[in-house]
Amino acid sequence: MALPGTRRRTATAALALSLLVIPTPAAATPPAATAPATSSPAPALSSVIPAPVEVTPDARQTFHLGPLTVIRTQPGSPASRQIGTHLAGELRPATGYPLPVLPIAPRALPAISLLLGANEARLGDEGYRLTVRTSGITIRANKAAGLYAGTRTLLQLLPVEIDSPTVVRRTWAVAGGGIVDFPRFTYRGAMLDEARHFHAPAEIKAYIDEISRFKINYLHLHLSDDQGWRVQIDSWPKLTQVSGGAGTGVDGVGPGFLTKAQYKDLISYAAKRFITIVPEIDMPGHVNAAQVAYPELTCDGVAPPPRTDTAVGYSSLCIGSETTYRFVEDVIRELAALTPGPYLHIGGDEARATSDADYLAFQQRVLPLVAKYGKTAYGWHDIAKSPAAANAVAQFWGTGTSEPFLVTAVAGGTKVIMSPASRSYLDMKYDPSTPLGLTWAGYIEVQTAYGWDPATRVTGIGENAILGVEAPLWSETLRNLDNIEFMAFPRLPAIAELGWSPPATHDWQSFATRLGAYGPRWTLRGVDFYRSPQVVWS
Ligand code: TNX
Repeated sequence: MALPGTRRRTATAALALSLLVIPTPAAATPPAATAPATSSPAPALSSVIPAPVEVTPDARQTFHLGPLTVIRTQPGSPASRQIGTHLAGELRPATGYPLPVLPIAPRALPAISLLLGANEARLGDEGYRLTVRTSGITIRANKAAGLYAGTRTLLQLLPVEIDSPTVVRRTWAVAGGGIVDFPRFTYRGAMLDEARHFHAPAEIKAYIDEISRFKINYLHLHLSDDQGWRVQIDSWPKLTQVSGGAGTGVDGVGPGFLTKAQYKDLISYAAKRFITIVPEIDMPGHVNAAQVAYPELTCDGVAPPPRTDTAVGYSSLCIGSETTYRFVEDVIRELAALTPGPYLHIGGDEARATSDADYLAFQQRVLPLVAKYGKTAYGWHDIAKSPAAANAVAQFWGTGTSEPFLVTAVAGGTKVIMSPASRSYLDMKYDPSTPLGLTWAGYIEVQTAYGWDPATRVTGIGENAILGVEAPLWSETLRNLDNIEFMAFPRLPAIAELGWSPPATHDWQSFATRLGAYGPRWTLRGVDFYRSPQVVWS
């Protein structure tokens, strides 16, 4: 698909950008406002993914987005203005309309209003109330994140051609009625593995754009593993000089790393889409790339050979060495300083080359280091074996439905993010014919990805212990953005719906129908999605 910034700006959109003044009816008619050539019905309010909490259609009302429509933002709110500007940028290419963004709505002009101060407790920080009348559309929220979520819904209420990169002449109807919506869980994540094959900033941004449409609010980046180290650390520069360079990654064809400037730019790009980035440095296992760069991180001081295969569980930091803790603290300190979000992920999975006693000794020292630098420790659920994980977040990645040590940790305060590998792992093949992906956790067709409940998946770990869900995408077999898109879509929206929508809305037939209608949007945006035979695609 097209990467952000590479999309050609149409002449009409350029004209629209130069028209950012209050238009008078005569002056505002842009070239695209000639007679519409098509007019298919507006999508139903109930077609949205993830399914909203309450939907109340009103057949007497229909809004038409037109050449005179303005986007009205909350006076005095830079956040509302930014969301309005973002929305206008998304609506201009297909409509060709100027869509000026203004803190007031000139009387008699139809408006999409983005207003704060909803004063509705149940909407929380991310909820919104969207009302569509013939006279205008209003999205109200308590916080900016809710306004943004409302705009994600609005995009899906416009006809699919709204995702065309060039002007489409048609009417832009939005079905009348109301939506009240807020998330079930506060954490709705996606994970991208930067280590096995590096994915460049433009690809990460393209993925952010797509996941944010489904109200995903965290992006976890797996930044180090046996095959590569992918983020600049000033105090240990060889990590990226040696293990981020040519020949690294699976089959030696996944080189690259994020400079701190690129990483900060990604953080702000994500923040404009209300996504928080969670950095992960995997340890004490999955550290071969670090040890190639710094042999003093092994117990015998001998550098291991670089690895470009996909084996797991063979490397370990030297648990008894003080150099290990100097390294770990430096990395945590530098990453914490870069990170505005609350979480720092310290891996902790598949430490098969670390003895149980060493694993506990390591976590006893490292978990408190994350807190020392002001962050909440987050790790694969193996970390919950440590008593020091009481204030940590554990990411369940098992394939089963029972994990007694995790239940014990939860009783002590540990919170859980659900990523059951046999349901939410986007790198598993859909079926035996899928050209990409792995199979160790089973085949995951769309219905399998959708068909579970985070609060009943693991015995003894219920709704109150769960912060949310995350869909990991490991990249052993994924080299480029098309590969990422093919594995993520349409399963990512399934996980997003499990994280956002109330259990009462959970219904496979409804979800499959909504996905089928969504397909043309991906096609228009150039997203290479998997046309699952379980779905009837429009
Ligand atoms: C297991 S799940 C891993 C990763 C692999 C992945 C491939 C987990 C915490 N670790 O090292 O990339 O399987 O699916």
